[in-house]
Amino acid sequence: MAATQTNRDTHGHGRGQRTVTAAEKSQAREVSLRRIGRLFGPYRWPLAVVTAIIVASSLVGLASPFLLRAIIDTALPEKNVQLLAWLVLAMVAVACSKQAGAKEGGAVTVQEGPGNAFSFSPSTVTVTKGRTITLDNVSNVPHTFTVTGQGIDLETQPGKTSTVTINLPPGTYPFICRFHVSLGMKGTLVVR
Ligand SMILES: [Cu+2]
Repeated sequence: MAATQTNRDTHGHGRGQRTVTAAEKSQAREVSLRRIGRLFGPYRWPLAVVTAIIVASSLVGLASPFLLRAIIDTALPEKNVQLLAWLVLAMVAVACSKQAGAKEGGAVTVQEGPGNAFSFSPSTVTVTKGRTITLDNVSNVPHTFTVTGQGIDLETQPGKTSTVTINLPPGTYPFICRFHVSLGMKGTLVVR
């Protein structure tokens, strides 16, 4: 099946009876997508399966393991180099989009008690609404992350990280450590 397809392609190059229109020329310039599409023609079914896998796995955030399995189960036994390359590309794309998503999520980490000082670092924290702050208690004693009157009051333990999701309306809020506010352990939360 694969060999037949290869022969047909080889003969096709020798025919040379196609007239080249301006539209086709411009198409050729666009990385000749149609030719790439034709390459994948015989593999429509596996491609459809892979596409379905990509869509489904994107939804559950497990794209790379699924694609790996697709490579092992489908592409490798058929020695299908094009499909293999396609799958690898898809994995790279998934990895990139995941990274972009993480960046957009704006992972914000606030250290509590660096050098056993009674302070937050940074002391001014800016997040978009709905984002999560990671509190990293790097000191030897418990602290809190408290936005008084806003329902945010989290006790953190030495050497542990805790997370708090900020669902406050946009604005500027003072936050404190309840245990050490008298020692100046406080900061400012900006929600955008
Ligand atoms: Cu404290």
